[in-house]
Amino acid sequence: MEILEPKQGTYQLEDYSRTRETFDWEQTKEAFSWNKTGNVNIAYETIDRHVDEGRGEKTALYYSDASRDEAYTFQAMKEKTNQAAHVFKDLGVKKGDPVFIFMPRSPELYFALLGAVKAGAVVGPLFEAFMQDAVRARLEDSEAKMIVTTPELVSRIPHEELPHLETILVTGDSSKADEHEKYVSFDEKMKAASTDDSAIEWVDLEDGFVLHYTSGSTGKPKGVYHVHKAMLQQYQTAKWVLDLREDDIYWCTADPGWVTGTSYGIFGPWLYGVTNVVRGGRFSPDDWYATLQNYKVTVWYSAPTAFRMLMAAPKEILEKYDLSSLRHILSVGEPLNPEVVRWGWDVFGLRIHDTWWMTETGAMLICNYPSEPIKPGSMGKPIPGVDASIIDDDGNELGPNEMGNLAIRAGWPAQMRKIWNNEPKFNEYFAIEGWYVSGDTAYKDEDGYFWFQGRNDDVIMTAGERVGPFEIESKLVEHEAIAEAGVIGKPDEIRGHIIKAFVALKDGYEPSDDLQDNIKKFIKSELAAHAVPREIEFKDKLPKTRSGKIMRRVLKAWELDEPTGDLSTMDDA
Ligand code: 6R9
Repeated sequence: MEILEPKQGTYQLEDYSRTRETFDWEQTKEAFSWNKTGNVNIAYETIDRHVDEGRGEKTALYYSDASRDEAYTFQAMKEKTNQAAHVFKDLGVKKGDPVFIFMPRSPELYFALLGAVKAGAVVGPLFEAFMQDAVRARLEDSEAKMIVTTPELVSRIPHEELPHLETILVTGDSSKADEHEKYVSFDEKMKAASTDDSAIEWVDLEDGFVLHYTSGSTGKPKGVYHVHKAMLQQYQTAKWVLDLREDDIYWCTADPGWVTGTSYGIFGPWLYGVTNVVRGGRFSPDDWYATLQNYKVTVWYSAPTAFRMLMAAPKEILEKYDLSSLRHILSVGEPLNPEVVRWGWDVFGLRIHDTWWMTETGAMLICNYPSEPIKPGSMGKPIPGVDASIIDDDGNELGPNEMGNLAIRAGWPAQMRKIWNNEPKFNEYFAIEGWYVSGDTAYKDEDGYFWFQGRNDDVIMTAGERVGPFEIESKLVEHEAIAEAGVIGKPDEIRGHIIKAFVALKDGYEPSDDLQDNIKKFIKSELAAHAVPREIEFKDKLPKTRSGKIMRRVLKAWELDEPTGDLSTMDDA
């Protein structure tokens, strides 16, 4: 299976090559009401515009989990998000203020998130799995004044240590709200709020709407800031790459704590006006297949880890379900193994379309399209309106099949506009004149297809999540028994990578299985479940540079039984 040819059919992007030649982002503006009215707000375009254009009674959201099963029309979403916008404004939110959303998926998450954007806030969505330290780091860095959360999660917000944090909106009944003066009942406020649209803040295309914290290889998590103008690219890729049509039932499996869960779990599909499925609760093959079947999902956007877990499940599970509604499948987050593409072809009779992009890029950049041949293992080709290339460290463009830095010509619509409070970090990405350098290594073949080779920093992609080793190491060394810690990603069939920690113990402590379990529990309760090292190896000493940096590449080489390379900077080599 070298090339999978497109199926016969009509597609939203009919002629990739011609569109690349003729397309201009100006053309996309026509999709939006601000093009006529001058009033800009991405949340308005996402929800209200569809009501204005006569689609108010169409289902916008199907939400379900183990205990809820609900549907909301665009009209209902408009009212709920207007109410939420009033709640934020009444509590003093001003244009540009960061407002955090820290809750599991639920309809209220979507009301709050879009309501905050309507009110002009810059929304910082947080994974529900975050524990106190992870929450603290993000609230501290952003100096956020407000956060919305649930009664279950509120205790993980150390508000005594966060002087900027003034208001904590808690969902559910008002009992929690009585516990502290900073606590306010979100539900009570919502009930009392008007559904009129007077709380919508009109903004500039260059004003911020979302702040996604993401991990780097060193230092603390960084706040990637995106502006309302990103809607151009979110809309256009929802059309070209998700290939959405008016009657589609679309399911993006990502949580809004990850950029995929906002750009393509909220904005892309709703800017396009399709029906969006959100399924709460935990992953299981039965649950996911049932979701596809019961909602008659037509377009499905997920990640290699999930596909690999479905692939590993017994065949009998799949055979119980009728998945004939599916028309189009896409993947993001990690390399999509050809083996998974083959599996998709066998069991769904469909090609899985890989897409490449990053938190920093705001929207898809390199993709496979329904009307184009797919080379399994390749991320595809740049979207029309965007130029991608492979460059060396001096900015010279490399030829076909030469490996180098995957770089994008700077200036695409959804590009991040800053790293919150960290201009030097932001500038690092653009250090080579005219280019955004992604941190990924890749090559481009003679047909213009891009092939991912790896990350050139130590960031770990595990089960589709991007984890910074530094954050975990920092937490590990807070454990009473641990002197030093180094964390790497170890290749894993299902998860892409698993987190492996090497630790050196303090005097008086001995390696044991109990201690391993204890360390895992410590990380789980202090940082996040997805940050727990699946493997922990005890070492007498860790390899370090003379300046004291743990040499993760040496740990990696040990783990993979590969040459350690240049050890000249290693202490005690
Ligand atoms: C959207 C998202 C970005 C990093 C990126 C790269 C990896 C994403 C990929 C892929 C191979 C793909 N990545 N898509 N690697 N093939 N199709 O994932 O954002 O969480 O910021 O991660 O993910 O290494 O640099 P984010």
